[in-house]
Amino acid sequence: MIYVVFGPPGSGKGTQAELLIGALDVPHISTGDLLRAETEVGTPLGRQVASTLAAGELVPDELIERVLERRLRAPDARLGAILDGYPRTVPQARALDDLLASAGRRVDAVLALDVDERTVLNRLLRRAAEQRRADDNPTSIAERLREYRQLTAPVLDHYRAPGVPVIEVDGTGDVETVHQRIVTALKGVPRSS
Ligand code: B4P
Repeated sequence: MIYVVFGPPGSGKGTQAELLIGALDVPHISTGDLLRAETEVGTPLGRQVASTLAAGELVPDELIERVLERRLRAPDARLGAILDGYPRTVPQARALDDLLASAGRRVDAVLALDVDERTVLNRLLRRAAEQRRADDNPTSIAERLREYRQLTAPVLDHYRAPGVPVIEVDGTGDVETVHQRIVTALKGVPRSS
């Protein structure tokens, strides 16, 4: 099963995807984490994307598509994955469809976390105070929200149109409350394998 966890920055995608590993028994693949790992190690790719990440901009589609493809081909993703932060544009969604179709697979469900902008802003500013992520500052957060509205939100219609289940879950409230809402909502999703 391929699940996409979808939502604006700070909506809890990474937080909830991590909690779902046990329930769904497939790995959590976060493109943000993959990119940050490259920058921390200082690989050529990491050096190439460091300033883009810090500015809160999206890295180029072709580049992230290669990163995702390599990760999805790893043995632990053979039975599926929880994708977090990918796809973030309609071209990325098309590339994912093609990649999965070449292996007889598809996106089985999209889990869309619904959180208002004031709440995500507060969460990201709180994280900025606790951790030191280069993109958790007011300027980069504003850019991430702008890109979400303009480039990422249309991805939901890309999936709704052909009938992929898009499950909208209220992402406000504490982490465990949101997790329980998701677990309940996923019970209605047919399993393909
Ligand atoms: P991501 O790593 O995906 O960053 P994010 O959108 O902020 O989400 P994240 O998963 O970290 O945070 P979460 O909402 O769980 O992307 C970072 C950057 O990488 C992008 O800006 C872009 O540059 C690049 N990138 C990644 N994928 C890309 C792609 N496909 N194409 C192009 N570029 C790409 O949590 C946020 C905070 O809220 C945390 O502190 C958490 O503890 C807290 N929180 C979560 N749930 C909560 C709750 N219920 N209550 C209170 N706090 C909560």
